[in-house]
Amino acid sequence: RTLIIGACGQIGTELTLALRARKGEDTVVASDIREGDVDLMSSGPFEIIDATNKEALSNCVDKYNISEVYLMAAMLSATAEKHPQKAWELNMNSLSHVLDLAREGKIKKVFWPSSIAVFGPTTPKDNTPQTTIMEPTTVYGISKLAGERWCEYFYRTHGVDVRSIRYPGLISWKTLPGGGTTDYAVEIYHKALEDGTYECFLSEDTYLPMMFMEDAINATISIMEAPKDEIRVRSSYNLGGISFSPKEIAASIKRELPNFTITYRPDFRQKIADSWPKSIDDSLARDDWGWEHQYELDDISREMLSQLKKQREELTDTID
Ligand code: VAH
Repeated sequence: RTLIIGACGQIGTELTLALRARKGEDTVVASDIREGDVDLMSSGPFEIIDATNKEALSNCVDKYNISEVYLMAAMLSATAEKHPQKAWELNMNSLSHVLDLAREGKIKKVFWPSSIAVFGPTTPKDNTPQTTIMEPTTVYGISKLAGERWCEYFYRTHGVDVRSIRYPGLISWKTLPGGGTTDYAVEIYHKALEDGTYECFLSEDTYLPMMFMEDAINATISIMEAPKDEIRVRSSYNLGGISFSPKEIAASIKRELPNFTITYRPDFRQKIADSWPKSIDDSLARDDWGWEHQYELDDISREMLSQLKKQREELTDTID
C-alpha cells in the first residue's frame, strides 16, 4: 500500500486522487495534520498524523502494511520566513523519520519533493543546470537543500530507494495554495473571476519557472514508476516546465477575460522570488525517465478559468 503524508496540501490533494484512480482507492492511505476536502476524505482511508511524530508514522506503516511513502508535508517559502524554527523542524524531522523507516526496511520506496528554492542569488538564473552553485537565502530553500543531501546520503549509505523532484511553482485549481511565493499565479485566476482585477505581490517582470499541477502529478508518478537503475540523480531532479512573468500571465488571462486588469504592489516575497532562477534545464529528467510537460501558459489559463467557473457555479447551486 501507499501512504501520502501531507495529503491535504496543494500537491498532496491531487496526488492522492490521482494515485487512488491509478492504484485503487483502498491501496492509497491519505494522512495529514488536519482533515481535507470531501473528495479526498470520501475516496479512501485517511489518518490524522503529525509528520514530525515518528511513532505515529511507524504505527500507520504497520497498520496498513505500507510499502511506499510520498512525504508531501512541508512549510513553504513565504510562511517559513515567518516561522523559521518551526519550518526547519517540520521539513527536516519529517524527512528524517521517513528515511529512517526506509533504512529499517519498513518501507521500500520514498518520494520527497524538493524545489527550485534550493537555488539562490549566485545560481545562474537562465536555464539553471542540474549541478550548479546552490546558496539558497530562504529557510525553506535551506531545508530543501539539506533534505536533498540527506536523500542522497541515505541512498548511498543505506541503499534507500528515495526519489525526488525540484518542483517549480505549481498552478492548480482543486486546492488553494499554502504559503508559497509562487501563489500569485493561482490567486490571480480566482481574483480574475471574483473581482475582475488582481493586485500582484510580485513586480510585473518577475520571471519564475512554473508548471500546471497535472504535469507535476504525472512527473511524480513517472519518477516513482521508473526502474530503479534509470534514476541517476539521487539528490533531486530539476524540473522546469514553462517560465512566465506576472505581466505575461495577466495577458494570457486577458485573452480569455478582456476586461481583466492587474496592478502591482511587491511585498516581502519579491526578495524571495528575485533569489530564484528564471528558467530551469530539466534535460536529465527528460533523458532518464521520459519527462515532458504538456501545458503551456494559455492552456493553463483556459483550464484554470473553466474549472474555477464550474466550481463557482456548483458552489452557488448548493447555496441556492
Ligand atoms: C513556494 N510553491 O513558493 C513553492 C515552491 C518554487 C516554489 O517551492 O514556496
